[in-house]
This record gives sequence, structure tokens and C-alpha cells, in this order.
Amino acid sequence: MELASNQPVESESQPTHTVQETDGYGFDWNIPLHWTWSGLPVYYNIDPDGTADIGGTNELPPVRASFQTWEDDRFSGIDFYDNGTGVHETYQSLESPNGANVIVWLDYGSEEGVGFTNLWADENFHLVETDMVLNDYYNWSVGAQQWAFDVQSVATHEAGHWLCLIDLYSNASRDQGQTMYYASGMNDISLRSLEWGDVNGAHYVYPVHNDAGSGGDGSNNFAGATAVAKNIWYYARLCDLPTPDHTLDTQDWYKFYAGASARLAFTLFNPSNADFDLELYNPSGALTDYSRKRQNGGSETIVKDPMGTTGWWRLRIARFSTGGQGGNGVYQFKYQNMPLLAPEP
Ligand SMILES: [Ca+2]
Ligand SMILES: [Ca+2]
Ligand SMILES: [Ca+2]
Ligand SMILES: [Ca+2]
Ligand SMILES: [Zn+2]
Repeated sequence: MELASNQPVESESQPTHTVQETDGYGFDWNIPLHWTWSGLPVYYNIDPDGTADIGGTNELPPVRASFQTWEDDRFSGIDFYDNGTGVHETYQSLESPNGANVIVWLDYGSEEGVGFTNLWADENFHLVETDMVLNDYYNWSVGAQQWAFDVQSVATHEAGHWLCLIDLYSNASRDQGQTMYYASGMNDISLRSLEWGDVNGAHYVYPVHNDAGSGGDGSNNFAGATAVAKNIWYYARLCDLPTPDHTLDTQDWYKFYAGASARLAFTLFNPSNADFDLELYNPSGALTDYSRKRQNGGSETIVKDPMGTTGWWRLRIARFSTGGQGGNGVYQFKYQNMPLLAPEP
């Protein structure tokens, strides 16, 4: 069996519909502001002055890491390019576009936040430039340190604004550690990692399809199922974000060949905020087994011992939705030979 090794495909149009924090998808994007696909990658420049709080150039790697965190997401096509440290910004130059997207430390006093981001767009709401200011009024550190802000944490939040995601304000967003929550503390590195809402936002504005490495969406029907192989963890996505121009994707079908005597186990891991289910169909198309726990997150498992029929079986991974949210996110699945139990003594 040949496995697809295609590149991710930017196959969904970018959205034009507001999503607010109160919609429950864990992110906020309330004007049609975004980079176009052709505007990527976004070149960024780090002002060479950095901050005096951190020795040498040790503040540069955490800034780069903050952009990389957003790039690393498998189902977002956002793309940044490190264009070096050749551009200075000043208080004055930051007031208008100067052709360079810069990360700069400047002292804006206590009236401004720890960090802020300026965005400039054309008349079509396509971004043309963005600058990130890290307020040098505050103390900065690499890593968690008392009385200082961790560069990577704050920069990861600000880089989310470069994607045009907007601050979150609810206690739920705070408690879930969402990176786009509007406030952060000193001595805290928790914003370095993206949470479910942050990645939902990145998927929403810069969506790509690459289910199970196929370069596309997992088929929505039995016949078109994507072939998968044993013992590999696959990543894929279902999407029910609420806009007419965004592909609604509620099921993915995969196929694998198995002999009648095979003894197989199937595992699905849900994203933390979604309830997906796992179903097994025999080569004739009949549902034979399923695991449909009613819960967000966690796992679903099926054991089939033996398979009983030789041929191309199907796995169906589908969203469970009662009309509310919770049908959106990246899942992980695998099938393997039944784990062997320890032999009897
Ligand atoms: Ca600039
Ligand atoms: Ca899919
Ligand atoms: Ca699908
Ligand atoms: Ca479930
Ligand atoms: Zn913010």
C-alpha cells in the first residue's frame, strides 16, 4: 500500500464571518482582516537592539520560537520567515508603515500593556504590515523568573495578533490557559503553548486540509475513503466552524485491508473540546462495531477479534453534535494488531 505524502493544501477559502469569543470556539476574529495566501510567508525582522534586560542576543531565539509555535500547527497554513535583525524601529517609525514587520523593545511606560501589535491593512482588509512592541518599561526574561515577563510567552500571544486573532476576556479562556487571553503574569511561561481555541483560530483564518497526511480532507463517504496503514499515528481534522463559506466537515472515512483472521485494535484520541466517535464498517459497507462515548476529549477504542471478513474495511470518524459547539479540532488515530497479553505462568 502506498501512503500519500502530499503537502498540505490550502483548499478552503479564508473566512469573512465574525467569530466571537461568546460563540464558544475559543477564539475571537471579528473583522475580515487577514493575510492573503499570496501574502505568505510573513517576513519578520527583530530589532537588533533587543532588550537590555537579557544578555547578549538571548532574547532573539524565544521570539523566533513564538512564531514557530503558530507555524508548527499542522492544519494552519500561516507561514513566517525570519528576515534577520537588520531593521530598526523607533517610536516615530512605528506610527506608520515602513515596509518592514518588526519586533522591537521600546519603553512605553505603564500606560501601555506588556506587549502590543499594530496592524495595517489595505482597503480589502488584507494585511500589509504588522509590528510588535514589547514594552521595555517592564522587565523581561528567558524562562519563568520573578518580576519579569517571559519573552516567548508574551511574543506568542502577540504573534497571535499577527494572525489577526483578537484578545479573549472570559474567565473560561483564562482558566483554560488560552494564549490569546488578554492578560498574562510575570514568572509565567504558560502562554508559550497554544490551547484548543488558539489553534481553532489559526485553522479558521488560515485553513489547510491534510488529513492523515493525504494532502486533502478525509473522504466524506465509504467509497472515497483514504487508505491508511497499521501502526502509524495519523492526524486529521473535523471542522464545524459556523460560516457558510468555510467547509463544514463532519466525517472522515479511512480504509485498510485486513484478513479474516486478523485481530485488530483501533484507537481515536479526541481534541480536548470536541466529541468525535469511532465506527468500523465491513467491506460490504455495514456498520459492525463502534465506540461513541458522550464526552469531550478522551479516547474511543474498538477491538475486533477476529475481523471475520477479508477485504477493505473502513473506519469512520465523525463529529457528535447536539447543535452546540464541540465538533471542531484535530484528532489522532491508529490501528494495530491487538496488544498481546502477558503469557500465563
Ligand atoms: Ca514596521
Ligand atoms: Ca477532515
Ligand atoms: Ca471529511
Ligand atoms: Ca465520543
Ligand atoms: Zn493581546
